[in-house]
Amino acid sequence: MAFDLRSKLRKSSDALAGKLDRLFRGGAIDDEDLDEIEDILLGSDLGWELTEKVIDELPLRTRRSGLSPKEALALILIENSPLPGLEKTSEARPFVTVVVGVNGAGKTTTIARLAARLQRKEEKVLIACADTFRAAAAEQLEVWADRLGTAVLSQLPGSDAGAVAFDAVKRGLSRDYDSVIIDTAGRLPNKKGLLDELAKIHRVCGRAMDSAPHEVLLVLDGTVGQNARAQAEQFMRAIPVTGLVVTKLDGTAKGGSVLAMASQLSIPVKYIGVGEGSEDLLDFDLESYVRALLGMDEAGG
Ligand SMILES: Nc1nc2c(ncn2[C@@H]2O[C@H](COP(=O)(O)OP(=O)(O)OP(=O)(O)O)[C@@H](O)[C@H]2O)c(=O)[nH]1
Ligand SMILES: [Mg+2]
Repeated sequence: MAFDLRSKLRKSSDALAGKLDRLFRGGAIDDEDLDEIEDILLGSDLGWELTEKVIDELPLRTRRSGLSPKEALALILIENSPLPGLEKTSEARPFVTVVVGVNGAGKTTTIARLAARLQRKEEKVLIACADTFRAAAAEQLEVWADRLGTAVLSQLPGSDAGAVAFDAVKRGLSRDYDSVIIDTAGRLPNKKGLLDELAKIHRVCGRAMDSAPHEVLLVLDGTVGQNARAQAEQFMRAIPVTGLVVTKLDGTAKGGSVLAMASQLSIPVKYIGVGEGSEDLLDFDLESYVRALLGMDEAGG
């Protein structure tokens, strides 16, 4: 992961590491410390389950292993998070990705950055705008695509989102694209009609190409933290989500929520957004993330 991850996550790291360092300086961990650790971890939005694991295991771990409390804490967090596999789940060509999430979560920005990365790997990328509610959505994608030199497919507002997805996958097949990325309209998952539309987009991708889509990314706004859990679960009932993207982690002290969400939803985090720049979408690496969050160096520390 990028060398400056710690500085990108400064808000979370300051809140978490700063307080823990002060506490751990005292040496052995007593019950009072554990109460405080609990507050600190919950404050970082790490969630009850992971926090309880830490509180249960930390004293014994540090006593038995001779690890520093922070090293032991890092290990517990890493061991209790689902393994984040970045490997492509399929060698299919085109590799079809559908990107979903609530309004403003960062879907379009994420897609632009993903497309840029794929292009750097010499992939031929088609971006499709299945946000057929807003005229501005297609324009926003077109601006990005223009800048990147990527192909983009969109329809007039009011047309059928499923039809756009179908056309995109078909075009991906017939024109030999490596990747097709489908942007969808932001939606609150309490609107059944809108969730049905996602299920339909998923279905028509499969009709256009047997194995598609190969990836469904759910984009979550990191500043919302764990409160997004219920929303995420609603999305997951409508469409089989295969990976999480957590954005805006530069703007929040709730960085712990990334770990909480991944373990509660049992879905790996694939990418994180740590800024508005084109380089600020990172592959998620669990160990680097935990270490950055705790203000530790990459190796040891
Ligand atoms: N600071 C910061 N801002 C981000 C990040 N990712 C996205 N944003 C900003 O969030 C805002 C919304 O991003 P979009 O990509 O348009 O969100 P969207 O999910 O496509 O929104 P809708 O299509 O309206 O549902 C933009 O101003 C982005 O620049 C991030 O990692 N960090
Ligand atoms: Mg968008």
